[in-house]
This record gives sequence, structure tokens and C-alpha cells, in this order.
Amino acid sequence: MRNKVLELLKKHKPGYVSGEIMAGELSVSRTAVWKAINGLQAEGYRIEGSPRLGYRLLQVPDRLYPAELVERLDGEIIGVPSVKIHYFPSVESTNERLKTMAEEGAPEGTVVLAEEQTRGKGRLGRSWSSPLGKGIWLSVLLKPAVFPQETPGFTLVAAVAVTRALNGPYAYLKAGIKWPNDILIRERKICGILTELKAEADRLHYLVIGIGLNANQAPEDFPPELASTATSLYLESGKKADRLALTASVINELDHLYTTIRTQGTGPIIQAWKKNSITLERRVSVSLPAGNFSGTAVDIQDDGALVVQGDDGTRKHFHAGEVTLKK
Ligand code: BT5
Repeated sequence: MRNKVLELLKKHKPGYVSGEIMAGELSVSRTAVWKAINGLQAEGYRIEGSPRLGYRLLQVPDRLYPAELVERLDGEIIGVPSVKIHYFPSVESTNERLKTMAEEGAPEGTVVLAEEQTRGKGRLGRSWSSPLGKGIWLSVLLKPAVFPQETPGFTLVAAVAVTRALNGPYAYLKAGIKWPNDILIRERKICGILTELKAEADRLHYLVIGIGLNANQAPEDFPPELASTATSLYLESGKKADRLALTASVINELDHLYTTIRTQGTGPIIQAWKKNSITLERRVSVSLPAGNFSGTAVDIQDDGALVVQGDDGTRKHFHAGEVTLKK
């Protein structure tokens, strides 16, 4: 009932539709329509009621409701059909939740979305700040038929997908990828990606790709220690970001690139990654457990490794590590 009433309101948007007409079309009582309208208003839909004209939908809420999202999806695997999208007002970590679901047999393309994470995770046990309603905290389950060694390519896919989604409405902000998968604007982090996997030596069971994208944080929404290193689309553009539209375009881009990597391999992904990279041709320092290595980032290989040419001319390949961009 809720969905059907919403559908009718959307069909008539921006105009009114009377309670009587809705009741007639849905073969229910006007009270039932009125109850559904009340329910939608409680969910945050702004619906205006006029005694003479009926109801009209003014605004969908700033929530990542699957029913809203699915209207904007055009892929084939990720979040399609909509039963694969799982929405939570609050979770500890969307990655953790999705890993549990994967263990219980969730299908490829399952998506977990949350308005808030109470224990959002970064890499290596670090934490990810995920305040309520301010960002896009999302995880996607993939089960590509590849060897575990091939998984870095899929992390690159996620980084390219996010930059492409940003480059639609926010091309002027020039978001770029810092190896391996941070997305920065004006050298401040706007998005982080955490890929987790379950595998045996020669078989990948599944990949959980977690994406944290800062959308509408104001300065006070960041913990003090991130004040000078993190940013949000709101801070960069001065306008409130449309989280629904952005989430849909991240998922759509991911879906398209996932098809690309499976049918054409990593070649086109690496090309796209290089195009959006802010790491190549920069002076970098790579920190490793054994110490730091400084030089110029010269290339990224098909397996995702970063090639750095040291000051003495030697070239080193990095499959993991932390990169600092130097001025
Ligand atoms: C990452 O780790 O950048 C991966 C972050 C992945 C977050 C997503 S959200 C959905 C999914 N569910 C999860 O639980 N996680 C994923 P790393 O490269 O280790 O960076 C972590 C560091 O970034 C922290 O130590 C902070 O310095 C900084 N940081 C934390 N929260 C941030 C934020 N919201 N924006 C920018 N920087 C942040």
C-alpha cells in the first residue's frame, strides 16, 4: 500500500492527486490512503495535503531508502533486483554486516547501506568516521571467478567508480585517486575504500568492497584530528550533496566497471585509474614496516602495483603500503 500510494504521488508530481482518486485506483478506502500518507510523512517524505486538491509530493527525504535508490539504478548485478539492497539506520560497520551475510549465502551484488556506522573501519584496524546521515557508507558483495592475487584490480574498480560518479556533478572539484584507493580533493580525503576478502590459496570465495564517501559533513561533524586532512562535498562545493543520486551513480559505475573488468580484464580499468590518478609523476614517500622509500611514482602495473623510481634510479614495485604525496 505504502509503495503504491508513493508511486501515485510520484506519477502526479508536481501536481496534486486526490485521496478519492487514489482510493479508487487502488481499490481501498480513503482512510487506508490517509494512513499510508501519514506513514510516508513519518518516514520523512514531505507531502502537502489540501482539502480541495488532495495530496502532492514536495520532497523525498534525505535517506538512502532502497525503494528510492532502485529507481535510479541501471546496472545488472549490483543492487539489482532491489531485494539485494539492505538498508540500516545504524550498523557497526557495513563491511562487517555484509561479511556476515556473505557467510550466510548472500548473492553476488548484495549491497549494505547505512545512515551511520558506530564502528566504521579503515585499513589496518584504523577507524572510519561515519556520522549519521552525512555520508555514503556502503558495502558491495562480489564473487568474481578469479585468483585471490587478482583482487587488487577490483579495489581499483571501486576507486575509478567513485571518481567517475563525482566527476558527473562535481567535475570542477577535480577529485583524484591517491594510490591505492584514497580519493582526494585539494589533497584532502573525501573517500576511502576498504576491500576485504575470503579466499583459499587458489580460490576467491568473495570480496566485500566498502566505500566511505563524505557528503554533507560540516566542519563540526569531523573529529578534531581529521580537521586538516578530511573534507566533504558540502565543504568543497558549498551546497548540500544529493546523497541518493550519488549513491546510485556510484553503484551504477561500479556495475559497469565490474562488467568491464570481467570481460576485458584490468587493462581498461588501469587506463581509467591512471586518467584519474593524482599519484603518478608526483614525488612520493612509501612507508613500509621496514622503513620509508622516497622517489617519483612513475607507473601502475596491470596487477595494481605502484612503481616508484628512487632517487638513485632504482625502480621498486609496491603491492601494499602507505603513500604520502610530497609538495
Ligand atoms: C580507508 O582506510 O580509507 C578505508 C575506509 C573505508 C570506509 C568504508 S565505509 C563503508 C565500509 N564499512 C566500513 O566499516 N568501512 C568501509 P585507511 O586508508 O586506513 O584510512 C583510515 C584513516 O582515514 C583514519 O585513520 C583517519 O586518519 C582517516 N579518516 C577516518 N575517517 C575519515 C573520514 N570520514 N574522512 C576522511 N578521512 C577519514
